[in-house]
Amino acid sequence: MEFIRNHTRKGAAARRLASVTAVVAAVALLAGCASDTGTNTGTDSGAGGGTDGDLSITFIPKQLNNPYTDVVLGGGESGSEEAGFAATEVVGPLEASASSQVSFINAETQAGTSVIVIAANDPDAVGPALEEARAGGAKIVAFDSDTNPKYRDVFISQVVAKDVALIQVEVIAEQIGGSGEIAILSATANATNQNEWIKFMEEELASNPAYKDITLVAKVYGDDDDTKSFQEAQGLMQAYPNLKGIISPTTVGIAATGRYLSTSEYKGKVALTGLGLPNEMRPFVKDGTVTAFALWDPAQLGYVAAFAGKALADGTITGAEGDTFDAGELGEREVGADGIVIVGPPTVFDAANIDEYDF
Ligand code: RAM
Repeated sequence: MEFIRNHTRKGAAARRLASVTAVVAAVALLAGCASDTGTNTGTDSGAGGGTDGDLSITFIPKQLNNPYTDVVLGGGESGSEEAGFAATEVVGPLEASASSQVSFINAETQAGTSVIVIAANDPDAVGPALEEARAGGAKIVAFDSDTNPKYRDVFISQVVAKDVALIQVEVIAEQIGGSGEIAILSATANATNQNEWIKFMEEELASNPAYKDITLVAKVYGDDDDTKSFQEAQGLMQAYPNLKGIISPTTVGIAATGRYLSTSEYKGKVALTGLGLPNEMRPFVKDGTVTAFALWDPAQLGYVAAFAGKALADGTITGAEGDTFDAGELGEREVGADGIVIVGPPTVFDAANIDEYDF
């Protein structure tokens, strides 16, 4: 499956390199952060040249201590510079609970930030705070995990939600030979993105005759916390001795589950797929714990979100269906139905291609 269209392949490679640098920077910043409730990694990104007046952009990811977030933000910071924002900040909680982002949004409203880019931990808990931010003139770009659509101007979605859900079902079905018990180990119970994917997975399992012999026996939540995810994986194996496969549609969950399985008696016997970062999953693919998993290029998500924020702040788009905006080296992007911008198709990683990716 082709992930990056040919004409953007060179740019995507550059993004990946930028991502790695950003991960290192973000980890260094986190290491120096004493707070257990959140942090602020403000930077002045004016160095890219061509800055535009005093436009500012702040990214509020689901949580900061998540390697996936670091890659997304690497792309976001490159995009902000290239789009011409005078200042870029990253603020956010260290855990992905429903209301953990509210105080950060309020602080941005107070500061008069031009564009808030948010991956919502809960579609509604952030609503009133975002409404206030908008009343103060801010444009709201949701990315990765949507808010209730009424609280944002656009949603930058990494992929078509249904496509990424179906890929994971296809992969697990193939790996368990089309029959048996499976479980889902998700992120938080409120996560808009995971819940949408899970809904499509359940519909597909229930309606596609190819999956009639597969039974989804459990859905558990690791809260995008490594330790909790590891324990949930362990708990699944104890509670369901006949389990044949686990789908974990979260980079934190799949890595923790891979780590658990890799040293357990279930390695190579219980299949694991879902959404993972190639750099985190590589050891589990190489040691035979995991055969295949999926994801997109997370840096592109942040990159496109920054350009969408710029177009909204400039007033060149409103987030209406059919609006188009320039997304730098990723070319022109179009706003689709419900204010959703799709970044690109997912790819499946396995032993044959995983070494081609560095994020
Ligand atoms: C985790 C987060 C994120 C999701 C990825 C796949 O890092 O839950 O929101 O998009 O996994």
